[in-house]
Amino acid sequence: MRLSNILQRLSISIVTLVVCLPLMQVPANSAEKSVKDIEKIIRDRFLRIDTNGDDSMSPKEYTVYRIATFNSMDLDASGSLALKEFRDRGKKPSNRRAKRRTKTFQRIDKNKDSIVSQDEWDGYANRRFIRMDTDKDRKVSFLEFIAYIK
Ligand SMILES: [Ca+2]
Ligand SMILES: [Ca+2]
Ligand SMILES: [Ca+2]
Repeated sequence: MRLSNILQRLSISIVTLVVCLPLMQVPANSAEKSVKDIEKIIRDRFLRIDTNGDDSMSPKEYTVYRIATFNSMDLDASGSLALKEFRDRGKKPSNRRAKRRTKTFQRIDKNKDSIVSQDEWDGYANRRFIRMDTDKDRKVSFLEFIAYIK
């Protein structure tokens, strides 16, 4: 193809782009918007774990997150979590969320002493990591994360 042809084609696609851009900026309808919002929330959650931003959670990044999450819930720094600490996370949750968290707490509390120990928490978090890593490459990609959450 001659250079002039390429340039011509290029300018056509630029014109197309310029014409179409304002159309693309039309606000999405509310359903589309909420999907985008949800995706952003999931992306933000992912990026809190994927601290080097390489689009993948390494076991090391996940361990840092696992420990930080535990410590942020352990308000009295006792080294274990009471139901109230796990359920409320410093502020009163909605009834639905409180119920869900109570169920999760009971699932994590393997020995049923109404306390989530560091070991129980680590076991739960590590099982989650393994379940999220569907292609078993010992990393959790954003797609694996989104598929797990949805
Ligand atoms: Ca990473
Ligand atoms: Ca326990
Ligand atoms: Ca993976």
